[in-house]
Amino acid sequence: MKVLHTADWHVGRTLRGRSRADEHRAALEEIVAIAEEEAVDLVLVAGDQFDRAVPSPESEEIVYNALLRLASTGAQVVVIAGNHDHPRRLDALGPLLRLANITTAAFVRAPNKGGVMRHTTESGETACIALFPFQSKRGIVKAEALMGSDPDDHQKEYSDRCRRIAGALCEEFSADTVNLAVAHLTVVGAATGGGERRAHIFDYYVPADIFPESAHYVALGHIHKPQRIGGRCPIWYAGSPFAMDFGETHDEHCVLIVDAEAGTPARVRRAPISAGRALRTVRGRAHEISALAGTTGDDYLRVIVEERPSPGLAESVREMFPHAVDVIVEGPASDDAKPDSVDPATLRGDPGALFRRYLKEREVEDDDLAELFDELLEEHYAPGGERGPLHDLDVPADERASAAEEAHAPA
Ligand SMILES: [Mn+2]
Repeated sequence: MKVLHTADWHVGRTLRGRSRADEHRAALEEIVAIAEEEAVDLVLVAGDQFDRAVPSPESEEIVYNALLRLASTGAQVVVIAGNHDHPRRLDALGPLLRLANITTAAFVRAPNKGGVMRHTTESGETACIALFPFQSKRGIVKAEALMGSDPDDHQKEYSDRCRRIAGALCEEFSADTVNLAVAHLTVVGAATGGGERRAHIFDYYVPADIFPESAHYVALGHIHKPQRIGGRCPIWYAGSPFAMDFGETHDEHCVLIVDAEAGTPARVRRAPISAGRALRTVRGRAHEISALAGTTGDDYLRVIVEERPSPGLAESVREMFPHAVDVIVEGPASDDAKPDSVDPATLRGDPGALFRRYLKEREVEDDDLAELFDELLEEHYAPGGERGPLHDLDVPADERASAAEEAHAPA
């Protein structure tokens, strides 16, 4: 039996407001082509199809079209909910999707209530598939327990409970079936590649040995870097189809093609995905960066400029690199001398003069910048402006400090 494993599509994900819908369409089309070419019997989609719980109609069109196209290759499609998907929404669509040979699992359920599915291929092989959609810690550890005890205990309770769930589901595995599990969670030992928010990486995890030796293959979602996890059976993350954010340092994106048969661990190979734009970080002095102009194709860039800030610097970088998503002016790499911390007692007098002193300390010579500061200050603090008259600032710093203390003193 041949299985295609994919995960973490995150359709609807944007990059600083830029739509990635076309990249998603292209990447998912590539996955459909791989499914077709490999003539897979089964497609496992291991969660986070959507980037958000309330997807846009465009995102829904992309995801459901991809699922239907995958099913139209003749494969049975299996989809579980990830932490980004709305489980009740997926559950509601379950009966409709089932009409198109797409099985959904939105909630962890008992083996005989939808927690385990069986699928028999044309050649007569039967897969037994344990379905383990995302379980939040909140769904497992009771609220009152969270209020009281030690976070380590919660982690243990989470992982113990996941072990019992995996155990109960995998109990259904038998000697003559191809035994598969699909899960959306963090397994200890996975290299994150920066894909998911840290809280989820470090707060919720299970040891790899919750999956028994009787499993021929475990298809995971949640971590965006494709990788095998050491365990009692082949356990893999498929990773995301293309880079979702700059935190993801790996540049390999793929789906996994799994050859599985009853009684033996599956063989796994990667089928690369080329669609989707790369996310690259470019760093250097202004002249080094400008030398790269025109060489970065359509990669999305994070440009870190190692120069002292000056007006128009970021804008000129953006002009040079139309695909620059972030421009960060960081100061010269050698400039590690930090200005001395300011003594609050000296913070009095004209803010314009203080700002000029600050510029001088930072060795920024720019009269336009100082004038811009004056204008903004005037706008902000003018009588009738947001903050009221400027003379409020003329109170000496020590008096202001004691006034603030009084204001915070207990009544
Ligand atoms: Mn996830």
